[in-house]
Amino acid sequence: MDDDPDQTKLTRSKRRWAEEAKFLTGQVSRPLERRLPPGQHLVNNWPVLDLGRQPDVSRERWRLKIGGLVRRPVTLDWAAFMALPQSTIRSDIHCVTTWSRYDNDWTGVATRDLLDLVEPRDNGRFLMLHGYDGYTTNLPLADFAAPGALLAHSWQGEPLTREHGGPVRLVVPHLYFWKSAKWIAAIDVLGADKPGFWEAEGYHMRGDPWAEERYS
Ligand SMILES: Nc1nc2c(c(=O)[nH]1)N[C@H]1C(S)=C(S)[C@@H](COP(=O)(O)O)O[C@H]1N2
Ligand SMILES: [Mo]
Repeated sequence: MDDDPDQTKLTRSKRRWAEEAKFLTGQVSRPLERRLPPGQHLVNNWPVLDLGRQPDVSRERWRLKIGGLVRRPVTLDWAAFMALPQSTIRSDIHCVTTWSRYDNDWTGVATRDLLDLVEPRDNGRFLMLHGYDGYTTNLPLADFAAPGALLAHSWQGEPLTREHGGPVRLVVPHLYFWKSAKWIAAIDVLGADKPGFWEAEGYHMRGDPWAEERYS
């Protein structure tokens, strides 16, 4: 059969077809399967970004106040926060300054579980997040509630360090990392969107890394 000229021709054309297909799928499917958003590069370290101060908030002193357009406003202390259902979620970080970091294992309270507790009103559509350092950032309630978003107290199984926002920070992995408020102190549910700290300086109101929503 190996000597059959038709068979050899068939094998050769099959191989060429396979190579063309590989080339084609490479071209066509890469954007769909792509893990690194456009304009980003991968890092293995974990850069620290802040406003020049890293508040020293102990677990004993830490409180999270959730209010605004909710049926049940709450102030959680550490014990109340840890009594909520705990989730561990792996996700990638994408910072607007162009670095991305893969495979971060966050442990904490899923934002959906937190929203079940406070019950946002129908007119509550946006959030303003407040950090102990005075930082603020805004995002739609729908993005905060997305699967994968959580208020994290641990990273790779260890307590979140002070420089990275411990005792508790937000993680919203499908938006640029500036939306993930460190040293989180308060969450306000609002009826209308308004800019937080960086958004008032020209950063995008939403910040989707796949759409490169870096600046408005
Ligand atoms: N409270 C607070 N949260 C913050 C910031 C900040 O300055 N203060 N910086 C934001 C920005 S711009 C980024 S990129 C990430 C950085 O988080 P990291 O230092 O853990 O990498 O935190 C975000 N959350
Ligand atoms: Mo950032």
